Amino acid sequence: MPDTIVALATPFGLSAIAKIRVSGALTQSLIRKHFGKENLISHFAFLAHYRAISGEILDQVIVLFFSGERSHTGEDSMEIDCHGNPLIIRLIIEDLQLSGCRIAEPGEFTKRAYLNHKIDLCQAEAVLDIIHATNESALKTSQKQLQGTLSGKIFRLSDDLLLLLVEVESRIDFVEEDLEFDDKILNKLDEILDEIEKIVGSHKFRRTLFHGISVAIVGHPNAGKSSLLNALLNEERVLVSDIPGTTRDFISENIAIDGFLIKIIDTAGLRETDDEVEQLGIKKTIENIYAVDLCLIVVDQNSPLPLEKEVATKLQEKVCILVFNKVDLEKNSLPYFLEKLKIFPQVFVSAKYGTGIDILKSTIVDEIRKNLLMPQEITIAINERHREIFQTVRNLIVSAKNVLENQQPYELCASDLRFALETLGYITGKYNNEEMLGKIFNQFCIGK
Ligand SMILES: Nc1nc2c(ncn2[C@@H]2O[C@H](COP(=O)(O)OP(=O)(O)OP(=O)(O)O)[C@@H](O)[C@H]2O)c(=O)[nH]1
Ligand SMILES: [Mg+2]
Repeated sequence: MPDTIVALATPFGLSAIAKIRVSGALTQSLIRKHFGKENLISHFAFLAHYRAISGEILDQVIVLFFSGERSHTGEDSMEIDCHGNPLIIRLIIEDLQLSGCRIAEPGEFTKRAYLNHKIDLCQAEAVLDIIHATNESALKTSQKQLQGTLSGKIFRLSDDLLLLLVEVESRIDFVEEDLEFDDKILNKLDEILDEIEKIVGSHKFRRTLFHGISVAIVGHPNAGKSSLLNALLNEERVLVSDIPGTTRDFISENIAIDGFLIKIIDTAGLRETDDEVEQLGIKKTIENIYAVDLCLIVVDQNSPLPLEKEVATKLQEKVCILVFNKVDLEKNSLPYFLEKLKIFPQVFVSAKYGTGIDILKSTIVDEIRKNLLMPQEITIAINERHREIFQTVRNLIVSAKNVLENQQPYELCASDLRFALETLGYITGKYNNEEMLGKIFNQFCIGK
């Protein structure tokens, strides 16, 4: 029997009420000992005095008891609502420790719910997402995951894989090839691969869903990137000068455009330079290009310069808007590498005089709606752990297909399918290992 754990479930500090959670085998005896209460009914609250081991009354509290069969953790547990005074909280928790409880580790209540089969692992992760969701869409998606949307998909995929495995295994002892049979299996494997692609594709929406949208302003020194940030913010937030290489460290600010909270990052201008500090800034700029959701590529249309090939190629893979700045000045022709970026929407502005900024804002919103928002029909947004596991499963299925296509022994195909099935089980936590559980539950707070 695991030991009985205790933790404060509400933030520590002055508050109207604080909730202390207890879970484990000692729960009922603790209730008898500290509240003098017998005949407990699950899910019913009672008013009581907390009597410490010393006999002293520490507080008047409300106690809610949950019996193991119907509790969140799958063990007898209780919640003690005391007055929200840190001193009272500390005295009660210390007293419960003297009575045999141990302070819970982060996420230990949820971990016990998982270990006692009350929820699976992706539902436990959904609990974490619910706590961290900062917008309604993120909250809804996490709630659906807690209700089992992702688990359901995995159960269906596992069932399909198991059926295929049984069929393939039944062919192992046949000496002759059966091409019709192979085709049937290959078709089903393709269907499974399609479904996995769809699920893996949902990962790209996760970042914007949970962390909001980030936009980097990139381009050559003096193109007017900092001026553009100021124009978007409508304030003189960053230094602007005609000396190339003015911005060295990246500067970020949040702005709301059309209800979207967007983090805008001004970066150091991209060019060859011997200046070490500027080089560091440029390295950061390139990292930012990788990390953000959308790039505004600023080009001084009066003196357009080519971007380095590597950067231009990287940008071509992203969602970008080409911003031609300094429309108040004369226009000159674009160098070759910038021509290639003309696949992106183009906006003409004068950052200095504020011309075209509204059009730029609406283009930003259009691109967000088109490329970055989760479509309605997608109801999941898998996390990095799920994505890695799905990718392994996908590789195993591709390998199983290759075996059939090259008419290699059915044993090899069966072995890939068996491994794929087992690997899927790591998502729901049918299979687990301590390292994986540690990584997941350590992200929780104590008391959850
Ligand atoms: N005429 C004109 N000048 C502009 C415009 N936008 C920026 N400038 C000028 O261009 C120069 C460079 O502007 P910055 O905003 O500092 O350029 P930057 O891209 O941030 O430059 P670095 O930080 O050095 O990479 C300044 O002298 C600005 O006043 C514009 O729309 N029209
Ligand atoms: Mg600048």
